[in-house]
Amino acid sequence: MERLVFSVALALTAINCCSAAYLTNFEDLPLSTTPATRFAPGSAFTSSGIKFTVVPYPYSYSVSVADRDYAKGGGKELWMGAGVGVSVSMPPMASQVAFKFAQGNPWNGLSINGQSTSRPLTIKDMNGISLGGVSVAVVSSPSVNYGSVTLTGLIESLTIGGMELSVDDLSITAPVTAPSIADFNGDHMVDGADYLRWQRHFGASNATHDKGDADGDLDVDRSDLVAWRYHFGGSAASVVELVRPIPEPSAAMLGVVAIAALRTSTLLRPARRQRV
Ligand SMILES: [Ca+2]
Ligand SMILES: [Ca+2]
Ligand SMILES: [Ca+2]
Ligand SMILES: [Ca+2]
Repeated sequence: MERLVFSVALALTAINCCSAAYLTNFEDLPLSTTPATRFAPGSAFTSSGIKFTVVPYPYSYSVSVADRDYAKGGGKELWMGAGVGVSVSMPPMASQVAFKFAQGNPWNGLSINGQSTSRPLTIKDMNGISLGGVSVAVVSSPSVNYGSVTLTGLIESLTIGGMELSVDDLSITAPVTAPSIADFNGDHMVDGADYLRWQRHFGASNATHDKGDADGDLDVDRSDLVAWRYHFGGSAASVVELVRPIPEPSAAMLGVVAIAALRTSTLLRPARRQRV
């Protein structure tokens, strides 16, 4: 019992401690000077602690790091030239995402929490819409195609896709959380056993941390799974998560977890993400 109380207290302390902005200006990435130095579809890369995975939008071209400054963030920026997207691995309980953009083509889209824009749009046309329960605000010049996007709400998954689309200065506002929020059985590891606890109690109300309530809101739902994923494997499942709604518990997922748990060192990892 003492261990349980300690575990819950640790989780709540981690959640309430402080919030932070995860920020990247992409200056830490190498310039894509040749086709081989672009990020190929399906590959992942990390910039200032934020992980991106290249996904089709709708085509499977590569993502480049360009030094054009179209988005006016300064220096390097991401360049999605010919119809491609990036999914952004979200930390738990993220409440806001902002980024600068420039667009040379009206073929852009967002997917938030599994809901996508219904057709390709200009970024400016997304101003005022709601996607996946998240509001989209766009500030841009009426005469030029660049500006900034702010997404406000609980953001559990995000894909940004486009054609001739530049992105720079991407920030995520989220509380600092310790891996312990996803250690539901209190054994100081975040692994498949914790996933099983979440699965067993999925849908529960009046739930405690040991039942799978990572975020302390007394239920066991998809938000708690986001926390487990983030602390389990550096959001390794982000591609699936961001192009489709977060899957319900399933035998297939269980198999993935079991295999990953066997192959992966599951010691608690300290957060390595840059905070400003
Ligand atoms: Ca930059
Ligand atoms: Ca555990
Ligand atoms: Ca919860
Ligand atoms: Ca909840």
